[in-house]
Amino acid sequence: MYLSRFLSIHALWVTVSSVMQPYPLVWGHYDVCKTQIYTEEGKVWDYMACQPESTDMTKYLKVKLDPPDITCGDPPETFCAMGNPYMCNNECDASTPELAHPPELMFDFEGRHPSTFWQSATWKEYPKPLQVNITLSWSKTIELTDNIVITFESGRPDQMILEKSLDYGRTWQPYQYYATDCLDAFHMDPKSVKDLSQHTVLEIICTEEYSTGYTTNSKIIHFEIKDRFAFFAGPWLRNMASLYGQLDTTKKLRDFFTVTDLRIRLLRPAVGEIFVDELHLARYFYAISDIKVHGRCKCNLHATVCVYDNSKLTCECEHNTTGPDCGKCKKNYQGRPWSPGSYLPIPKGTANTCIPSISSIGNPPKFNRKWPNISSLEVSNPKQANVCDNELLHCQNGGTCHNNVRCLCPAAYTGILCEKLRCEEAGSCSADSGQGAPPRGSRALLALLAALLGAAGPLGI
Ligand SMILES: [Ca+2]
Repeated sequence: MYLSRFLSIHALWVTVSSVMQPYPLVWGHYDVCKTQIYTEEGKVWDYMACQPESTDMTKYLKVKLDPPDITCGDPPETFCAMGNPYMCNNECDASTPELAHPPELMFDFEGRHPSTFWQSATWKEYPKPLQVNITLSWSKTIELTDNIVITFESGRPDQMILEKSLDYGRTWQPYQYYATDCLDAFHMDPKSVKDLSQHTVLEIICTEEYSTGYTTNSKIIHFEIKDRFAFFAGPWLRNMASLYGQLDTTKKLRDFFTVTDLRIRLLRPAVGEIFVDELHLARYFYAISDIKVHGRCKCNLHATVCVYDNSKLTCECEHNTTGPDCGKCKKNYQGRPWSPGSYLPIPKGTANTCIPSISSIGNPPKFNRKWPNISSLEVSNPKQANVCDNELLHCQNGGTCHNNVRCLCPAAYTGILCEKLRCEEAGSCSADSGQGAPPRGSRALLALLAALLGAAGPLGI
């Protein structure tokens, strides 16, 4: 009986382990923003960098088409099969639900047969180009975490550009060009993401991989996020710590995966032959059955929760930060400049918590309300505290106390109690420069002490 119980527990563990296997373990460290820990000084909050879960972002977007009347069916229209110009028994009629193909069918639940899809009007005005912009807007910065996947119901377009905006659609930059012939369409040499490297990962390429027309079986176009992650995290994305380290120190890399809007610019439909068959223009159109966008709210590593309320995504900011992306310190918490939480030192992130403003420290009730555990520090009157006294208030990391008013820090450290790596301030820490950092349990406490002691007078640090 014991054996069978052991076996079933073992089986459960194996199941749990194998389920967890594909996910890099380091992700678990960012699931919470703070936790209570016990130190010599008592129970304190330990603050950690944190981020919301990655999820299907198509649930939260608004879609806009340009031109607005480009969807088929108004007036009703007959279109032909791509491969056979004489098979013209398909009809699009916006006023009949079974025959309508509105934009929302790009984002509904897929997996049924036949697929549901959006469809454009046909290219009846040839040679005037048939061009459509599909704009996806979140009204919030989001970070992409998986490939963007667009599934066409028609042939994949001969020419297409995927674009992104970081400023809610005011300005746009290309993300990737797609063409049957890159040189002809965009004067670019064709490339694949696999041709890139760590050093060229931000290069904007034109690919012919997804534009081979309707003669191939695949109808899918990718924008390869995971292949780009893999340059840093390895082919199975096992070494996410390495990717996170790069994201921490390279703003351009962070920004590359960040968007507020995406725009799919369909420039020329699949023709499948060298020439457009002018006698059968009802064969040419765009149709998309599904668009996948996976990502997470960008909360600058200061929130684990992002709420969708009133058609709007908002980070639930921790660490005394505020704003839609937790991009600034709350009022009365501006004791040092705001910075994003950092993934470094690896494997645990540094929260970069906003600390109370010096002017607000002289007001104990307000302070106590925001920091419920402050009583454990037993600081009765911070205004009279020494900076250091070699008994209770030690300078950290080899720093020495000078006349009770300042710590003289070794070259690599800074901060009121030498609690902070100098490279952290400059944002130039490498993966192993965190070795000499204070234990993480004491970091929040040190930050707090530093803030309190900041009230003691000008320190010239
Ligand atoms: Ca669909």
